Amino acid sequence: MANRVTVVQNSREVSNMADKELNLSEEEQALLRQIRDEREQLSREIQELRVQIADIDNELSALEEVKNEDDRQERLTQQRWKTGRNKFNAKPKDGIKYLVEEGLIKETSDAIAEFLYKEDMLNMVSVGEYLGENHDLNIEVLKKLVGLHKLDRLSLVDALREFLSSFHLPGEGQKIDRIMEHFAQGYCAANPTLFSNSDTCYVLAYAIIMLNTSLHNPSVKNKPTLESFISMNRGIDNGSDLPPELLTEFFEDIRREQFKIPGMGNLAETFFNPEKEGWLTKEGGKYKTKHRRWFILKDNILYYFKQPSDSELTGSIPLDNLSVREVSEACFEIFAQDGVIKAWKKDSEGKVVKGNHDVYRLVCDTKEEKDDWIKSIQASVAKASIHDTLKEKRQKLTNDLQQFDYLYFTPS
Ligand code: 4IP
Repeated sequence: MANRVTVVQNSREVSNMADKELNLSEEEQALLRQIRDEREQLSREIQELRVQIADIDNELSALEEVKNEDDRQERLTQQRWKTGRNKFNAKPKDGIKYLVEEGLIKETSDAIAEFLYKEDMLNMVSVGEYLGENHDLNIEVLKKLVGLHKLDRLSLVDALREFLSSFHLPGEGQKIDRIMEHFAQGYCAANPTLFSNSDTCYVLAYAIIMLNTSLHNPSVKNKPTLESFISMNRGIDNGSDLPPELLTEFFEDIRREQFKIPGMGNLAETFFNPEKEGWLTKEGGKYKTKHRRWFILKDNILYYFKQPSDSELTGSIPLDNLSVREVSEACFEIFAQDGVIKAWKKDSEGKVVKGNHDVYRLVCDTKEEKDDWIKSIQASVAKASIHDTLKEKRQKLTNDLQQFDYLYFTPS
């Protein structure tokens, strides 16, 4: 600093001498000195401004780096969400585990329910699969999800329309049942004065779904009337009747506008509350290959699928005139006293053909399962033979065939 002052002083002395040599008057010399001082002052200020500009430039580029880093982090986060969604769509449990591990959602029923509710790029089948699982967390999520649908603003029909269109119902009757039970509880909690308890709502919800099918499925020939719908629901509210105006409103609403329920094909409706369902290993008829199939026993018919969630049947065995017998610890057979089994199945090209079996040999996972299947089949056959008249049986077989035709020969 001392040097700089000396240099400045020296340069001033040199300038003063030069001014004298130029024969400037005292007054002119003073003016010139003033101009020079001002110029120096200005150049100092310019210098300072340059330093400030450089500082600002540095700050700006530091900010730019932070922004780029933020963008990078945001892109990484988006990538993780995408991976989480893909994992969820492939296997829901793995997707949730990944999202929790990555810190994207908390492992709480609230957070998972919100994820399922808000995320619109999830596969509806996977959501249904997750909601149908019989684990504490999944059930809690199901309850919270019902709550997120704000059912207090909706009639039961509208609530069903909204809730059942937000995911694909799983194929198993027990899972559908669990979902419907929690839907009914959630609806009653949101509308506490409508029904005397949530069982009423649950039964009515099923009745509405059935009505929807009966009114809009072309294979149902005898369409229900308002009177039959009201009479069908008599005593439904803990022994009392629901207001006919309410049932009329529901009936008219469904009649005006069908609602499509993803996952609920004709088959799923048939399989509400099956008498029994589960995996069995079935031996082929002509060729004795063994395949694990998902069997459902309902109304004296044994149906089988490749997977519980399949919406297409692989085959069906009407149990009229058939009997069941134990073969070994975990194996049983269905056979005909007269040796003729009438059954339908899909061949390798997907065409519906008659079955070739003299006997259906079925293997269970455990002895207990085998005992239970034998008991359930015997009960189903007995119930049918007591209650069905011959005419009704014939009618039922005809209906089954029509249903079969409808399933396989009506474009969906
Ligand atoms: C088939 O063997 C399967 O076991 C079929 O079962 C069976 O039909 C066939 O019986 C049998 O040949 P491949 O898989 O080796 O072709 P599924 O239909 O469950 O796949 P059933 O009548 O048991 O359903 P036949 O009788 O068609 O030979």
